[in-house]
Amino acid sequence: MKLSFVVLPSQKEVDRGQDWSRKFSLLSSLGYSGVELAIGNPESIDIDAIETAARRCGLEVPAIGTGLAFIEEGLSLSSLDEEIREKALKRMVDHIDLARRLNGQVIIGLVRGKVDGAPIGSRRWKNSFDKLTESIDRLCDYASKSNTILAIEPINRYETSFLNKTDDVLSFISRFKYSGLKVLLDTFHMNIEEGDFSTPVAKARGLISHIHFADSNRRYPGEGHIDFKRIAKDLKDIGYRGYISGEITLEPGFDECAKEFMANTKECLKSEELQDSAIYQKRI
Ligand code: LER
Ligand code: MN
Repeated sequence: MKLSFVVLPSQKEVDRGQDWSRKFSLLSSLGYSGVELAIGNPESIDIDAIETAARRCGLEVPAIGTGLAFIEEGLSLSSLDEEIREKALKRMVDHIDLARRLNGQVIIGLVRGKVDGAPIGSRRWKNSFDKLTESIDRLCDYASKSNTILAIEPINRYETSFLNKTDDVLSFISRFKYSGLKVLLDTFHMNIEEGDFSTPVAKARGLISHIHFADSNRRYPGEGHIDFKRIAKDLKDIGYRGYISGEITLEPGFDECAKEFMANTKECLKSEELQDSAIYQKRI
């Protein structure tokens, strides 16, 4: 398992004095293998510069987060307003093109939208869910042309109206033919929605393309009450070989959080390896 950390490489960040290229160098020096990019609109950023900086730092780009398109612009794949939904689809097509270029996957998280004031199962909720299904169908069609992975993330009920649990996502993706439609598990959301961590990991075996690690309070592992050593063991048991990415609250700051995330996550993975070799020694 390799580690990555989320960076928002936007001009806004640079304007705020947050230089993303410096963050790339820092991640590399801390031992990260990848950088996960959170991007609202691929057209608003300098992709050449990002590609060059990532290559220079020896970082892969395992995944691209797309939630900013919903947070900042209200673009939603489940919108009943066709103009908004078409814009969201066009944006996701741009993200798929970007992911193909950077050899990463596209995350389908908050961009699936939220139905305010309509309870789950209500007519408006159902209509929106149908729109979401139609949107994913179209995106699968487009992504399959370049074999780009689309990773659907179960997100807790307070942030989105659809696909809150791992079971929801597994049954949803089983409705599509595209084998590149996968699952992204985020420990923060699992802590809210799941009865335990081991069962969803086991059920999603073979379908997990990416993982977000964040503690129960969305801080780096060790700051809350999630048992990451246990999760590391569960992931190892199912043969997960993808990335574990830090998507956490950046308090007190990016540098310290990236450092602590690396140290604490590595410790969880290491203790799992030690445990494993102890079992091995017992066997021989
Ligand atoms: C997106 O990956 C996510 O986990 C959401 O909670 C957005 O903050
Ligand atoms: Mn997440």
